[in-house]
Amino acid sequence: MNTHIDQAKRILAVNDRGGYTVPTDRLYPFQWNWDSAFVAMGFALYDIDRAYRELERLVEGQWVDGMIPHIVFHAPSETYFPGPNVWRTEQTIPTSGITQPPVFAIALRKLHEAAGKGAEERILPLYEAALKWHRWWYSARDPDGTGLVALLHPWESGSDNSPAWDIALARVPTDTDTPVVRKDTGHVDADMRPRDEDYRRFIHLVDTYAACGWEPARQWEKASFKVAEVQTSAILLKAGEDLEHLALLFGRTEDAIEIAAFNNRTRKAIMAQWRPELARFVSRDLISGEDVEAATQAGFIPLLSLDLDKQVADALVFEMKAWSKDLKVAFPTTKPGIASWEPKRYWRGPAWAIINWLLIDGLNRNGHADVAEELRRSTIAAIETEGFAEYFDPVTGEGCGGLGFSWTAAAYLWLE
Ligand code: 9WN
Repeated sequence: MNTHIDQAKRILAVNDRGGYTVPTDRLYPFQWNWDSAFVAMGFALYDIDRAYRELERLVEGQWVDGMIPHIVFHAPSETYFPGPNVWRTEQTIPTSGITQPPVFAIALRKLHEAAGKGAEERILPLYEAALKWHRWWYSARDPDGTGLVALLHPWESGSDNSPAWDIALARVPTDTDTPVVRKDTGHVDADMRPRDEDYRRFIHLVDTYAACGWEPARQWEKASFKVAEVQTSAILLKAGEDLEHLALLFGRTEDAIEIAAFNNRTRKAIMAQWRPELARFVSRDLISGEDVEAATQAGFIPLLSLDLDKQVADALVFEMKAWSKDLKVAFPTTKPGIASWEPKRYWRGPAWAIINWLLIDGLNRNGHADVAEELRRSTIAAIETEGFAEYFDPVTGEGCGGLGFSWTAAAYLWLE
């Protein structure tokens, strides 16, 4: 009997707030979008009903235009900033006004496979919600039809203070209409969190979009941060493949044709972001028109959704190995040793179990099962040694951030 499996399940039970799972107590007291998709996949291994419930509760927050927000504020809490009064989205169920990586449909396919035949009734409304969300991504976040979807806020990436945003975010003013009253640094060491200056810019963007009434076209016009992003686009493509698979399974031929067209466009667009000289894929800053060359994990995530030529996959893996050399826990979210590398500061270096999960799937897809297995073992070992921490210092292996963290528990269950 593996007691870590029991512990992982216990964490998911403790973080249950009534059919949805908070990422961790106090630090993140609401339902987060991509956290819930990972958590649902964890539940699918032993409690399919609860797995569906997780996604159903997330979809309660879906907007009429199709967006699934990054936070659904099901119940009030004073332990997090910014709360609903800062977002001012005026939704029936209070939500934030931005979104997060679309892992949802990846989870949906996994749930359907775990549920087996005859589960269509429950999955169909979730399938419809996913399709609406994918349409939203392409209309609201790729109005020019490039195939890459853009983020208007670093929080939408899920990698909030990644060095990938340093240049683009520096253009965002630090003044805010809303007072910035951080709560996170009361729960976790400030040295492990984004800086105050980052928060002022994050909130400046929230103020700007609230003033646009959260209307996508107006936001697109006013945005001082706009990045066509390769990690999100790669996740959207994998989710799109899974959605297309479900559409065909449910006899939704027209949907399948529509989704396949989205997928083809995105597949070509991501491939065009390959930079052999960097051995990575890059995002594009839509304000400057320049490549985002910062060395972060995002550049490897296309492994997840592309069937790459051997030469390209080998080059990516060679680079990944170089970054992981001498580390206790792979995979670092920033290239070790470069100026922006901070092994304990959130998305500026640490290893995250859910990023590893995506990379493991991508490595397996692209014929590197041995490297995938190494990463899987390293992730499991980190968790078994340090517990279900939010993330890990790749140099020392130390578990950092919030403890008893839901998606780390889900990743453990999935990868174990
Ligand atoms: C802002 C919940 C979320 C994750 C993100 C992670 C962090 C929030 C914050 O926590 O972001 O969305 O306040 O720091 O960066 O990936 O979904 O776990």
